[in-house]
Amino acid sequence: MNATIVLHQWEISPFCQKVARTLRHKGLSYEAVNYNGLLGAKVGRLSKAGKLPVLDVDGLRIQDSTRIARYLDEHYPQTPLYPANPQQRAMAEMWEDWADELLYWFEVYFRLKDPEALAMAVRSAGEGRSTFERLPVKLLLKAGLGLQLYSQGLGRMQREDVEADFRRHLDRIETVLEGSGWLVGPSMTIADIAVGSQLLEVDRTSAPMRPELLSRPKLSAWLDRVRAL
Ligand SMILES: N[C@@H](CCC(=O)N[C@@H](CS)C(=O)NCC(=O)O)C(=O)O
Repeated sequence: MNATIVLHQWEISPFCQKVARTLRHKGLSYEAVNYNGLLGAKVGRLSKAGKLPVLDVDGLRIQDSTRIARYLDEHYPQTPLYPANPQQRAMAEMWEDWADELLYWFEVYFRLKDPEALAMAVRSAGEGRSTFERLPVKLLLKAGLGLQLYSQGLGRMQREDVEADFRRHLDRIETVLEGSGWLVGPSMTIADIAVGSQLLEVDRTSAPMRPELLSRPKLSAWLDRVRAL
């Protein structure tokens, strides 16, 4: 019998998209529950961390996209996302952590500092909810993410320096993709899904940074393949 899988998510969260892509890559059907608008207040009841994604698999609750992806790969080994080769696996896991722990902050920076990107995030995070909830959502997003970004450090950097660092990261990705067209080994791994999910959110919401992604041919073609998932 198929497992009952529920993904607790925000659609604009690159971590939730990482999990959704992992599920789709494995051909697993799932129900998505959104925490838009003031429903966000309920996220704290799902796990101690108070973050999304959270995945329920037949009543087992797992928090954190990396733990979820590993669990899914172990229990649903079809179309594996963590390579069997130990060196490749180590590389894929390093890319995954790099995307989650570093690249994410660039995505947050561009979302928060571009008024249009912020407006889009507020609209998306309030979808399906009353328009009265937009203002508190906007304030929460601005204050919550702003504080996190400031504490992380990127929030205190000049825009031109952040953009230059971002371009350097993209150049490195472009160079790696000149190999097989994937970040690690000959096919899609968790590295592509984790890094791609962060960059696809930048592409979707941050108009000023989109040309940077499109102008790198390998990266742009690879992003299309991750997007198709
Ligand atoms: N390491 C976590 C990060 C998840 C995360 O930071 N999610 C954000 C949404 S993009 C969140 O829930 N933020 C709410 C908060 O930090 O209070 C993962 O990989 O799942």
